[in-house]
Amino acid sequence: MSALKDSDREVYEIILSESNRQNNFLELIASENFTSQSVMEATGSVLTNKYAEGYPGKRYYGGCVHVDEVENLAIERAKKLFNAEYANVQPHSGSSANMGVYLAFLNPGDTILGLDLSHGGHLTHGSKVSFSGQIYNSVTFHVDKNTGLVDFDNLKKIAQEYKPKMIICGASAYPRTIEFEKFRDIADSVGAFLLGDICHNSGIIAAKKHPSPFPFCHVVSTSTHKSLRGPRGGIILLGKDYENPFKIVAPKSGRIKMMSELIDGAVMPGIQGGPLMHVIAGKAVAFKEALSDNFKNYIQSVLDNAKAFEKNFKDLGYNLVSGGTDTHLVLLDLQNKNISGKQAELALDEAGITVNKNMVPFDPRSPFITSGIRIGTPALTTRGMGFDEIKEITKMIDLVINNFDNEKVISSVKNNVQELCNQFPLNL
Ligand code: DSN
Repeated sequence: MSALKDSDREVYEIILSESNRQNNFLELIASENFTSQSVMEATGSVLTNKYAEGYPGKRYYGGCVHVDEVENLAIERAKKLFNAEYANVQPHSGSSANMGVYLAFLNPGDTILGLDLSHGGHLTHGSKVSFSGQIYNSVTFHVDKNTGLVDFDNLKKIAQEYKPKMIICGASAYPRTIEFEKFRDIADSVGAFLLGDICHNSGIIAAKKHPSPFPFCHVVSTSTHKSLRGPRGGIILLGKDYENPFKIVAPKSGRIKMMSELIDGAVMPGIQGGPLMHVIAGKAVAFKEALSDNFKNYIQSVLDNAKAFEKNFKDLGYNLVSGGTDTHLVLLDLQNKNISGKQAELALDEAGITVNKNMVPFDPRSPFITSGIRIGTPALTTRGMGFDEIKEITKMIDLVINNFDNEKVISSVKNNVQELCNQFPLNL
């Protein structure tokens, strides 16, 4: 960063500080990861200089020969990775991908049915503070109070009552396998369209260690920077492309449009202008990495590490939502620990351990306080940490939670965090 160092010391220093933070803190936010140097290079490349509104071969600008090549590469690799017939790699984020899907298939006021935010869902699955709950008539289903698993009886009941046009499966804080087939049965029973938002699990799905959303989901969206370990961004996938079931026709020919045409038009020009070609190049690089055996091994370690957290926390008397995990995350319910999620997040941050406070199902506290914390393994695993380190980190988290107002304990944990980080340098 020598040019930046000379030209803009302020921004340079901020980036340096963030780099130090990433090196010296234990990153346990389930939705974060460390991309490879190759992904960083592609994402920081000259492709950021290029406007390329449109799609490969059909752009509104000249000079697109090379960005066409890279977008086609990203599309082909995404299709191969997820066994999909169609991929749109332009959404700027997972939220934009969902917005593109809604714009493609829904009209304002249509009913959508998604998992309640406080039960692990996502803002864009119908929360009233998001466009998804403001433009569309959103209703929610929830998890079972005893098991913490999706309550399919509740889902069916709500689906039958409200007859949604779209059901959304997938979550931000759900530690268990997404049962796509069961969602599809219910969607079929009420004539709803099924969107699989696989943002959190996409790396696990790509490594074939979680069931595929295809053929059950009509359409799939995901971000690219979580367990998939790519640059920040989103994509939309179709297992099979076919005529849209809503009979939306092309104005001139009267032909029923293909699903892919609706998605393409919704993403650009519907919600976005020029695609971020540098990020699309980063996605292409990440997809190639995710197709490798190394990535499969990495994801197996992500899952093994999450299982290790499950066992260690249970041994220490913690309650885990749903009793454990099948994925890359555990959700600790701290109600028996005399500490809120917010207090735990703050104390852990002081100790150099980054987590996020999280609502637990049927949480008596507000989203700003919460009764839980979410802990994920993708970033630690990228750093090379395994069972021994997970054991040590569990102990450190437990110590902080039990002594959250004891500065001496927190400072001694911080020293241990530093030692551990030094053993696993990120070299950022
Ligand atoms: N904000 C993301 C997460 O942390 O899960 C979801 O998009």
